[in-house]
Amino acid sequence: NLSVCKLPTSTVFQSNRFELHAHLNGSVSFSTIEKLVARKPHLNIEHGMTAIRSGQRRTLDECFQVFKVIHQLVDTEEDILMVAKDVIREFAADGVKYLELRSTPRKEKTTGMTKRRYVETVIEAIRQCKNEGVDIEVRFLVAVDRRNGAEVAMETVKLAEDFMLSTGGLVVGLDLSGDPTVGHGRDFLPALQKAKNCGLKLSLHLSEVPSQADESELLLNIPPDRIGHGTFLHPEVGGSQSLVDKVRKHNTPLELCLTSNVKGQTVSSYSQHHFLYWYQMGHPSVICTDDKGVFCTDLSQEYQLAASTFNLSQEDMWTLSHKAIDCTFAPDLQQQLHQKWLELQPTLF
Ligand code: 6MZ
Repeated sequence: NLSVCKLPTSTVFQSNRFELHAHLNGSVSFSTIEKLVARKPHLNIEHGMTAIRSGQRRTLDECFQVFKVIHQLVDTEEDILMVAKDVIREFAADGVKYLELRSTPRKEKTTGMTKRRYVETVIEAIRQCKNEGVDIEVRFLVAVDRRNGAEVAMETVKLAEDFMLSTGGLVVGLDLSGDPTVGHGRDFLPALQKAKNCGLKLSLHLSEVPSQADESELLLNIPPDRIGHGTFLHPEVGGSQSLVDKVRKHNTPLELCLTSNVKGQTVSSYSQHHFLYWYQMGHPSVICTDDKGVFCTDLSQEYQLAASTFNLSQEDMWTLSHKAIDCTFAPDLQQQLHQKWLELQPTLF
């Protein structure tokens, strides 16, 4: 029963070509959840526990409980392979030509899955999709979950570095994510600095909740290569001009996820979304899904929402998606992506 999720009905805004902020286990679709549930009936998990439907809201804390449920369902190499391949195919079916997936390597004692095998399996999924001719380029960011502390963060950076060197550039960066109310960014500075020094690109979740101004001041000094959310950076929502100035100084792109922020209640309504603040300033801002499975969305829908909420024309949408290319972490692909964008762009304007 697909009606539990609002799926896109329009193909008007097919400018959705580049997805830069997608957490693997948050992107698991309803049909994949059904396959996982069939593999593990003893867990008694229903779809209502793994997704936030249209019109529903949750606190951010409740969203993090949802990820825990999904993690119970995805705990073997076989699961990871299926989930990653399904997610890649679904983004491709939505018209996405370049996808940066991110995921937190997990060790599962009960199934024998190791963090190294976890990453290898995601890489295997990317390679299999490529060999099967799925029309999408995929790159991977290894994620640090802030809940796991500084030591694990440092181990994760080492793992990411190994894979960056051994996969011929499929692993391109490091993400800092997880419950923003847990821990402090200062604890992760050494790991993030090490990642940057070894050539990994950094995408950091910053100011996702209001209390993070101090942390953002600190982490923006690194500086990161992209910012996830940045919901409370600007002065109108309790951030500060100094934070905005830092972001502007380095021209650091923002990854903006409208449905995620509204359903997770960090933004009160679509029209209040900080997209407008940064967009009006001409600052690089990329529309992304965050967790398309959990928030029941996809990239077309996110572009469509931005267009209808902020009164953007089709041409504005294409320009917005075009600018995303320069924000990707795969400079080797940028020329090819520009070419693809030119071929796909309608000649309506
Ligand atoms: C912060 C988030 C997130 O890594 O198991 N994650 N972190 N803010 C968000 N906004 C809603 N959405 C997802 O995917 C799930 C993990 O991604 C992070 C959390 O650490 C979550 O456990 P993976 O593939």
